[in-house]
Amino acid sequence: MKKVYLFFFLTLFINTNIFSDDGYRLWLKYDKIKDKKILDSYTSQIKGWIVEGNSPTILVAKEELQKGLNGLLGKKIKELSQIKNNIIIAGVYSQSHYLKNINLSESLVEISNEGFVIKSIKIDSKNVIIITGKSDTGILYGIFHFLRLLQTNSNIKNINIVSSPKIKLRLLNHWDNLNRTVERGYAGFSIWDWHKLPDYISPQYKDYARANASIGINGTVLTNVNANAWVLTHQYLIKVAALANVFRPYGIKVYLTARFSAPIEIGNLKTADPLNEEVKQWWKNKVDEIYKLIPDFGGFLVKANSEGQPGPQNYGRTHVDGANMLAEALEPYGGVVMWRAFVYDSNIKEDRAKQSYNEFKPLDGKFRKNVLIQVKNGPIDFQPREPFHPLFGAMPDTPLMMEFQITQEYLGQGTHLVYLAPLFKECLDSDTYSKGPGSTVAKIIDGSLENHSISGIAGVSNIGTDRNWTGHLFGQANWYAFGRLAWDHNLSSDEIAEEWIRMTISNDNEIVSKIKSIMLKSREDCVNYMTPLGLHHIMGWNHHYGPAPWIKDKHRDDWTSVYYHRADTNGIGFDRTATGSNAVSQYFPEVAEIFSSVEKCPEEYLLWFHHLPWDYKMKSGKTLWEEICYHYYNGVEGVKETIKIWDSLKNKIDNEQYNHVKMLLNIQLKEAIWWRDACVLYFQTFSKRPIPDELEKPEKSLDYYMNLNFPYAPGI
Ligand code: GCV
Repeated sequence: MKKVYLFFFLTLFINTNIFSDDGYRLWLKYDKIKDKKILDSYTSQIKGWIVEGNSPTILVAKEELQKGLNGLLGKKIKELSQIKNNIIIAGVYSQSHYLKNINLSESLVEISNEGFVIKSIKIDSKNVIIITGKSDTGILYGIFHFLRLLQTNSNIKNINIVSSPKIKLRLLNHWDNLNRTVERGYAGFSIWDWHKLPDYISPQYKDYARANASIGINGTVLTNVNANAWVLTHQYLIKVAALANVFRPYGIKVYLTARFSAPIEIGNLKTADPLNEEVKQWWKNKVDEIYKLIPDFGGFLVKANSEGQPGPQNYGRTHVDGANMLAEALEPYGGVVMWRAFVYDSNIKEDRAKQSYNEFKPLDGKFRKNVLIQVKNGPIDFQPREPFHPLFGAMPDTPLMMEFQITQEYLGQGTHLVYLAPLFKECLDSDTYSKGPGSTVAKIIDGSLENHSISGIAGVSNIGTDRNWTGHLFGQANWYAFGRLAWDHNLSSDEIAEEWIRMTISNDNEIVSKIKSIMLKSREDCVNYMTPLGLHHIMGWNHHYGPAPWIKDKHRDDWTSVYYHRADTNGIGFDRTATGSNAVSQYFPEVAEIFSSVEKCPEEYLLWFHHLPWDYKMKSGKTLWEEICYHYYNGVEGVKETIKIWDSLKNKIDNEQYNHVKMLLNIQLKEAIWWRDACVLYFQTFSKRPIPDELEKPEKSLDYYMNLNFPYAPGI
């Protein structure tokens, strides 16, 4: 009988993947290295470790190193109390007992307070790898980087790495509400369990902090920019403080969104006028209260006078008045105000793409020193492709922060595999020409172009209560890529993808290159099946799910689709040249000249800037109508190709990861076809031209698509 049981369990063990990966461990899995040669080489170079210091940050760094080494090398790697051959020594240089006679001035001079140095050296004729820097957080970042090298099976012989973050504030923005819904969140509910805080500390908070610290994120805005004043009540601030306590050792500060009308809503004042003395005092008292509870509180993020949010303009005041009032209250504590430039008003009869620039450019240089203006990457709203926002370069006397969206509101939400690093890079690498060639967006936001002492970048989070944090496994890659680019915007999309795949899925070279090929083309596929050639904002009403280029006649023009694509029997596209809205004039002349010329404008932005006839001849020789069709069809073909590549990974990667992505890819394919057919059929009503013969014809009618309804689409 016993033998039968044994046989049964053995068969079960062999045939089922009992170690299936549910995604919770993200890229910090620390599973034993599979390649024997690499494992042996690491084991011979890492025979023990010393981490100097005992601050809370050093303690978590130590814990991470221990966990990482033991897991990756598959055995206990000992903590030592004296130097031996082939060990790791980590510690802050100025406080280190072991490094005091080692001259590192050349490397240390290069790094900032958060930077690190990882170097193979000899101490007392012993080979050691040192991980050092100027602060405890630098050591933590260095340890995470070292573990990343092991996780990606990199060579650590004669290692010499000197690294510092290029941008100072590297933040996630959670659009999380106090009732735990998440605006534009597609991975379940908010991970902040406000009701049980501060007494119940979910272990996930620590894992959240670890994950963020591992990619250098040093701040988190806990609440939605469509803000709720309640988070500023004492009752909630205690909860915020409890989260701050968990995050602090990981170098992460908490920030909150400040609802501009809070003095009225929770302070019983009659006004929130930023020039009113009582209002100013209310904010000062509130800030004092916050810092008593959270001494390292980061500051406020504010969405004001935008999409119905209250702001200084309700009182005839300006963004400067509003931001400076808050900044004055925060200044004694070193806190900052991140004031969003995402403003537009349907009552203003001006191209929405121009409004933010029009409102903010004149305010350049008028903000207090601790104010950053947070600008979305493009002038509309996180579309699959937008040209860079014209404010970049236009406000040299004000630190501008980047706001990217990691959550995929407009790029397939929770079900499409779209790797966003290429989108982020496209914007960061764009040349604004604000100070001549080479004035890239990246140099503006990292503060180097104008020598600003503060700089920042924010990513709207895609994290929720789903077991794998981000709903889609590849959503993790976007969180990861955001952090890595925030640290170093010179990294390539390719390098970042490779790191993530190796840590999350497999170190097998063939598998890595297949998955990388999928990731690197995924954003372009998505642009093709959703909004090719510069089309934008043609998605479903309100929930933004699926295609709906037919949206018109709503209470706000600038929330319809027809406002943006302007298709008619003559042609399609938004004329933003001098004959149209002249949005091109907001760019520096070198850029404006390119965008406004129909010949020079890159085709990927063509219909963003130009209204062109259906028979307009494209570079390919096809007509514009044909080109639109081919782009939509190519997008779908791209997803089919992705599925083929993914299928070839069956039984080569973890089963649960494989199946999870496989099912989602099937949804993506269905939805890509839906986008293609709905858009092509709709635009055909204007072009009145046939879909090219060689392309398969849509199965369903336009009416069918126009009558689809999704009252419970997620993320609203
Ligand atoms: C938080 C878009 C989104 C809104 C979001 C807004 C913003 O309009 O659809 O959900 O609100 O941007 O960034 O403030």
